[in-house]
Amino acid sequence: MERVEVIKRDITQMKVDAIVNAANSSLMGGGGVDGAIHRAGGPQILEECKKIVATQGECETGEAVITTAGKLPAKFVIHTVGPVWSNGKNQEDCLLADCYRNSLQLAIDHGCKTVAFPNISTGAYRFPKNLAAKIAVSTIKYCLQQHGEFEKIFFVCFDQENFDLMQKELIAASNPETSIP
Ligand code: AR6
Repeated sequence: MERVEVIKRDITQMKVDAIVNAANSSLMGGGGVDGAIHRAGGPQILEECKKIVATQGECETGEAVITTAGKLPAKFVIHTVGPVWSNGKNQEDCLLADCYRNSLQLAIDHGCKTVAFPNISTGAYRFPKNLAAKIAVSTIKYCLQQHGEFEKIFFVCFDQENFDLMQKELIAASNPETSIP
């Protein structure tokens, strides 16, 4: 897990190959990190999202699509749609893991070696932050074991609670004695 880092920052400032956006199925922008990315990146990102929707339809929960990053310092924006938390019995955990997996697959397909993730679904979509942190870290850990090409994966937290939870999970995942297999 030495290729993973948890930081507290605005993800729009990340100079990485790809930042991930916690979008909604319409890909037409919204609040939270989605709003911040479209505001900072300018209209080009929305134009590309519109073209994607016109050709392949809306983005399903757990899926991801990629655009360029407009005025952002990153090269690409990977838009993924996290699950809305209802009661935890609607495959929310699997769908959240799909977001991380499918985003990384798109990153690989586009030659990205550095990727920054926000805490998908933990804002407007109300996914419990501690469970989301466990899923994010375990999914990324598994993906990194499969893919040697990544140089660095950042978890970019906006709030202190997510930052603390992600740090805790990362430390646990890095320690073979406490790590969940
Ligand atoms: N940089 C990094 N993280 C951020 C930023 C930022 N600039 N701004 C917010 N966060 P949310 P969701 C964190 O609500 O729960 C949108 O309207 C935030 O603190 O952005 O997946 C979409 O259009 C939280 O921890 O995404 C969808 O409709 C995390 O990003 C819906 O919200 C995710 O919060 C998606 O909901």
